[in-house]
Amino acid sequence: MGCSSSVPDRSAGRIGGINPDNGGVVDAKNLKVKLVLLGDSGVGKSCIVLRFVRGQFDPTSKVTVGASFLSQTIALQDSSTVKFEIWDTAGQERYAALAPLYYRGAAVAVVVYDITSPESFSKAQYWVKELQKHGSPDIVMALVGNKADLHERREVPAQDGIDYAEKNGMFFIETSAKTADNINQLFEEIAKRLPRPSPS
Ligand SMILES: Nc1nc2c(ncn2[C@@H]2O[C@H](COP(=O)(O)OP(=O)(O)OP(=O)(O)O)[C@@H](O)[C@H]2O)c(=O)[nH]1
Ligand SMILES: [Mg+2]
Repeated sequence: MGCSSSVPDRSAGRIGGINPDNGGVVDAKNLKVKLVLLGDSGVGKSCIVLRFVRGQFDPTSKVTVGASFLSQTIALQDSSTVKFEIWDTAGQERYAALAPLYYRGAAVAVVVYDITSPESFSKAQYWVKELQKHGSPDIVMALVGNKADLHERREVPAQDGIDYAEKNGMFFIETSAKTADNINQLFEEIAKRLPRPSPS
């Protein structure tokens, strides 16, 4: 299981060499932002990143160990660009203590659950509370119900995600890394919600 370990990418790597505290503004039209993905193991965080960055889905690779890093730049309709520097964290419990390393200073947090797993929805709520306590005060947060293709096995109603996101000032979307449904939209919506520097 997992999607990150099979990515042969120049910009991919593990901790070391890349500073998880970096990120910020390049200029008024071109933003560089640090984005962290959090959520239970197996919800599809690495697959979402792989789909967004490489347009691929790999059902056979391994769980994330520690964290992995990838980057991707998107162009918006007004010709501005956003470079996402993406920290894909490991959801296994043994790595939970590392998470602050990655969400500290992040401009964006994407909290993922699996629509077939109520446990993963509870875990997502744990991460939202953690970010509210210890994340940047102006962090943009997205709540993502992944594996939307498995609608016959759905156990978390979309309305629960919508309600929770609304109460917590988050953007909500359901995605499928497998079919690519709503993956680009997720990142485009985040880009639109980023605070823009005023032109000097
Ligand atoms: N059906 C379906 N399966 C998915 C989807 N996204 C991921 N998966 C599968 O779910 C499993 C876990 O995916 P990962 O991306 O490794 O999960 P993760 O959240 O990165 O897990 P950790 O690295 O342990 O935190 C893999 O077998 C994927 O193939 C999806 O949208 N639909
Ligand atoms: Mg992973």
